[in-house]
Amino acid sequence: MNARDPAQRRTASLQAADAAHFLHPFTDFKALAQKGVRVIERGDNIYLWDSEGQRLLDAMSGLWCVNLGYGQQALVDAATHQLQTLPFYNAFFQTATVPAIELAQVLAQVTPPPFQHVFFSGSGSEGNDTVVRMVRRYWSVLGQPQRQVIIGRTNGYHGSTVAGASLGGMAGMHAQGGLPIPGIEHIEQPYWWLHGRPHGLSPDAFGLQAAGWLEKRILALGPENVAAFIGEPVQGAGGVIVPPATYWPEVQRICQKYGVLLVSDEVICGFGRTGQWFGCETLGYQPDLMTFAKGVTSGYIPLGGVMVADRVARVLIDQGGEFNHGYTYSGHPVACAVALANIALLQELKVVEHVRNDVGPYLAQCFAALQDHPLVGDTQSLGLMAALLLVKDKNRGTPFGDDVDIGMACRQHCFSNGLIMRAVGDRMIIAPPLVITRAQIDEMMALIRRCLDLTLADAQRSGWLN
Ligand code: PXG
Repeated sequence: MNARDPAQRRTASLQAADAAHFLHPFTDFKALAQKGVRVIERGDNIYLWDSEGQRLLDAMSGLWCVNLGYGQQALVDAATHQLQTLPFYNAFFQTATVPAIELAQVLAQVTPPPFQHVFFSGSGSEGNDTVVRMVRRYWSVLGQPQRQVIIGRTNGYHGSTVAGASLGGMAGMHAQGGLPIPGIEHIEQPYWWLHGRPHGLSPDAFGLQAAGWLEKRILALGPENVAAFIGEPVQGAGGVIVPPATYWPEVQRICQKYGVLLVSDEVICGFGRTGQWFGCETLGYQPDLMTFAKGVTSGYIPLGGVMVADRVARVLIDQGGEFNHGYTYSGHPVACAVALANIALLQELKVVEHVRNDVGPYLAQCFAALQDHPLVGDTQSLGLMAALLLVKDKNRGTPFGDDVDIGMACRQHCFSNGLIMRAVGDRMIIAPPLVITRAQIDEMMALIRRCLDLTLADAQRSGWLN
């Protein structure tokens, strides 16, 4: 550190305070305290600036959420106006606020037709807690209280609360705290490169096989015991795993055959990420419940919830009596006001169409072109989410061993070169703001190529390719 540089002095003092007091999510506390946190200070459009003035191209939209990019004044104005008018009132005691009612109505319009009702939460994790409570309640109202089991997937992510982490299939999370809770089962993920390609299956054949694992599990458990299946349209935190086209329609067929509810976790895919308003529309299935969060407010303020299709809502409304569940911030008026402004802007700027017809196909083309790089074994993209797989030998498809953290090496170069890209194991992933332009995609791709070259140089120098 240069003690005479005020920006560096300030950063050092923020880092010291952070190390002394702040326990960060999904972080090795001690390692971060030793290294010093990076302080992000300001954002505009798809760019961030840290406390030392370095500009970063945010190819992760904050954390898959800042879909409209930073600095949208309409969202700031909506929050300010609502804070001045009524900063909070609850929705518990036969009351509601104007923005919450209006947002419920607008959500019914932008979601597929069966969705006419919403239950609000404060986050995606809480939304999935609501899913667990709601599907179990649904079946008990229908006189089938034994239908308790919810099936999720290995390497799925549904949040970090006890229920969310249980529904998800992250081994590292299950290992801490005795998860999953009873009544949650997992089947293998539809990851063709890992589970289909080595067996010589085409992606389409593998998609059917992977959906078939659901049917096998339902039969093993007894269909009369299975309440629901939950999945992300495209696994996000798991590494942007785009399932084969055959997968979701077959999952839907199986759920219908056994009367199992289908839950689409749209926390990442919702609000335009895949080029339709919701991921299930892009991937061709009609769920009974949809969890949402993140992009509903472009991350400007926390909000989540569950959309409930008529077939479920009617049972809960007409026969359910009181549902003993809710959060203080269910339908928070400021969050709902921001969501209304966010959705209005998505519509006005035709952002979903921009993803579907323009930048989504362009990103797909750019990512496919990365396959010529010596480190890139595979690429996948859908709408504005994409992944590349770093491999040791691309001709044989040999992965790097456990002793080499190639993703972390690449991520380090990204940060140093002004690009925020995430590493999930050996998969490097992006999900940039939906307002990104073609010229900005070119800028991002040039940075990605530079970082891949630097990572390749590391690998050659360190003998990781031998
Ligand atoms: N469902 C999905 C599909 C998610 O991606 C959640 C639920 C939970 O939402 P909340 O708002 O409770 O965090 C998420 C969150 C990562 C990463 O490492 C992804 C998420 C959160 C934190 C990190 O990619 N997704």
